[in-house]
Amino acid sequence: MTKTLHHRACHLCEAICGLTIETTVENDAPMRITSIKGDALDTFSRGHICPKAVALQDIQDDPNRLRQPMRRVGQDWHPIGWQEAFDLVAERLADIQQRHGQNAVAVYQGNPSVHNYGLMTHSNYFLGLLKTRNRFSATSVDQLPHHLTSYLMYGHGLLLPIADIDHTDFMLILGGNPLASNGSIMTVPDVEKRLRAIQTRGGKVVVVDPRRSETAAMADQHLFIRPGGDAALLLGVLNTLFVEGLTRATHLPVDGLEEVRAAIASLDADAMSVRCGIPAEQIRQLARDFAGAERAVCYGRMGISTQAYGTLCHWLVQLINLVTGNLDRVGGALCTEPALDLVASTSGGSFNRWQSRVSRLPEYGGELPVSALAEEMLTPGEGQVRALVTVAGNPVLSTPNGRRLDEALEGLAFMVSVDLYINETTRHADLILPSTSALENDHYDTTFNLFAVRNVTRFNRAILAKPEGALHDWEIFVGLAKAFAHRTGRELKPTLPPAQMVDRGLRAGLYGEASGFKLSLDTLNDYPHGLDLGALKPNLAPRLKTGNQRVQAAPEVILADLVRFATAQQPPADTLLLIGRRHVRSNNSWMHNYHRLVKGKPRHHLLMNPEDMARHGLTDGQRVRVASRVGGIEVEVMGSVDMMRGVVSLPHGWGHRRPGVQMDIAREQPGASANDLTDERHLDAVSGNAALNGVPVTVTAA
Ligand SMILES: Nc1nc2c(c(=O)[nH]1)N[C@H]1C(S)=C(S)[C@@H](COP(=O)(O)OP(=O)(O)OC[C@H]3O[C@@H](n4cnc5c(=O)[nH]c(N)nc54)[C@H](O)[C@@H]3O)O[C@H]1N2
Ligand SMILES: Nc1nc2c(c(=O)[nH]1)N[C@H]1C(S)=C(S)[C@@H](COP(=O)(O)OP(=O)(O)OC[C@H]3O[C@@H](n4cnc5c(=O)[nH]c(N)nc54)[C@H](O)[C@@H]3O)O[C@H]1N2
Ligand code: SF4
Ligand SMILES: [Mo]
Repeated sequence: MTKTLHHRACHLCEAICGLTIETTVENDAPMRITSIKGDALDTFSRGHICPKAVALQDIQDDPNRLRQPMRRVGQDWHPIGWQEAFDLVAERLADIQQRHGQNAVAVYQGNPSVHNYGLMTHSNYFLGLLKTRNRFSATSVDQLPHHLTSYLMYGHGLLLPIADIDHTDFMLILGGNPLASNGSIMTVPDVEKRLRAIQTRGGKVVVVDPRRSETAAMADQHLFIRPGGDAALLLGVLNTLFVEGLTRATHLPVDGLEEVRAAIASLDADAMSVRCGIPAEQIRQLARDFAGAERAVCYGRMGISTQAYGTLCHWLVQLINLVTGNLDRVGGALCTEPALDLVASTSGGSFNRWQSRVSRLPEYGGELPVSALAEEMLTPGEGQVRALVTVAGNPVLSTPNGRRLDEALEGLAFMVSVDLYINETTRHADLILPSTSALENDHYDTTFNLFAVRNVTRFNRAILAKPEGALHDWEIFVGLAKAFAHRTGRELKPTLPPAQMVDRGLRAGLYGEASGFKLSLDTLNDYPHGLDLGALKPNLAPRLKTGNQRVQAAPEVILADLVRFATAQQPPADTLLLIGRRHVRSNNSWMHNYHRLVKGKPRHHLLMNPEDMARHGLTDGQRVRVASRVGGIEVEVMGSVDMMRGVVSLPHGWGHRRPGVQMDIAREQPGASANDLTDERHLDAVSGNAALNGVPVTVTAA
């Protein structure tokens, strides 16, 4: 029996924790994983791990995980060869595009697309050939306002200032729950320890959330806020900073600050208090505390992105950091300098070059908001979507009004999914093309090193051999590209395997051949526990990509949204508003098929304040019907004093009991899909991002 220890990062979520994985080989049996632990020697994660990491083994061994291409005939699935599959995709998509135009084929790319390096490097090798304007992704049910704000203010959608959590004295968190999510657009393994360190050095953590979340519970101060009220709170804070002279000079070149000051002059703490339910004096005090801290940072995430004023919120977050002198400052918000820098190697972004056909939602970065996907399929006329390619995504469970999309997929002429499972979405596909699993793959994180709270880098070799006949994600896209180019007579530029691309990028990058580090793939092999390239430091001024290399504080489209904000009709005060929540044992929709993660206390309940429950005559554990404009679900309700009155919370990604889903453990789980309630018309009007939070609902006994 031979035991071997391997070191690699987990890339299931954004925290990229270092793991130590033990494998065992016995006699002639194939190599097995015998333990997965946190790697104490990892320079970044320092031994941190969460329960999902051990599921890497469960994913590996899951009998439901597909291991060869599958073709659906009626309700039955049959294995099919790779080349036959590629040719079939090429033939069907080429035919549909020839008859109905290029936009008749839509694309949806899900969350693992940015967690898996082969998808990062190669999905566009094929998808780009389709030349369709109907491209969608999980970005527009997630962080789109972050990108749009950075694009408009700093000239590049990926120039995202990261909270310098390790050096700040005051961290204001709105709509993020890093203790459950492990951090987001802030790659921060071991976030709890880092937050506690702020408190130990005499600093403060303040959380704004309609639920007393795990993070709120450990904070020095928690402010309950009515869902969607954050723009009001942030406006009240910014106004106070101006009015009370609490601003501090910045070294950054800035245009438009006077315009901002004028535009928000009437939006003072008193006026804003009415909109967010937080007393005016508390809003003012928050501004004073923030400005009074030597080093402070305002950080906002999902709860303020996926709501009706997502872009306004993220713009205000930037401005609060800027006018208090905390943007591009140690202990404030800083941009990373990664070894492979997507800011340097990609164009800054694009906005509103075209609009969706039916609802005229704006393009960003070549994509349209996914809230428009179903209507583009269901609305007849020129340009109607008739075929779909999904990549590592489950939009039936993850996008607003998922039921409508579920139905729309039934009507497609052709659908192909690059995915590991037959799930709620891929059950509609004609073909599923499954890739190797995470541990059979090399990995270099091009995405999350960009958002990390330190400059870090590492390269992970695959731990398990690639099974015979299996293909990596990137190889699937090369196969599809070749078949499609052949079919359509298009020219295809040669490509390199991802590892070689990464090697080239590293050599040419900031720490490459021209630097003292001389990074390449080879040198990274010497750092199995990762390589720390230093703390974040001020660098924004020379990296600005705006036309005049100055920060644009007052983008026109955002200022215009202030008018929508000021004149918006509020739902009546007694309306129940739905928000989401995450749990550390879950990951969006796809990790419910592993016994170790779903066992124990159920986590799919609707949470409701006990006073609201009493008012509605409901008791703990009772089945209730939750309904919104678009639909209804049944689920159990639980009382929780952590919920703000008038707000109910339901995690997304559940509701697996649907015909044809082949995930045996997930199917046994109770629970319903939160996105059968969320509304495809409820949007952040500037970006078109879905407003998944703050959805008006009714709750009645089932
Ligand atoms: N109501 C509500 N809705 C939400 C959210 C919310 O907070 N509330 N959150 C939103 C957010 S932030 C996100 S990111 C989205 C996520 O939305 P999606 O990306 O659409 O959904 P996931 O559940 O992440 O699905 C991932 C899919 O990728 C497959 N997969 C996993 N690994 C691989 C791989 O290596 N290769 C391939 N080819 N496939 C793989 C899985 O089988 C699964 O089908 O959901 C959004 N939806
Ligand atoms: N365990 C686990 N980890 C994950 C994921 C997962 O599904 N499970 N998903 C990963 C993904 S794809 C992402 S994008 C990240 C997300 O990372 P986070 O943004 O940290 O995740 P959430 O837990 O959704 O936190 C959102 C918080 O916003 C609050 N909220 C809702 N509406 C409002 C509002 O109107 N205003 C304010 N101020 N707060 C509001 C919610 O109560 C919740 O506490 O997590 C990632 N990590
Ligand atoms: S927090 Fe958990 S899921 Fe995320 S990278 Fe670390 S071990 Fe993996
Ligand atoms: Mo996400």
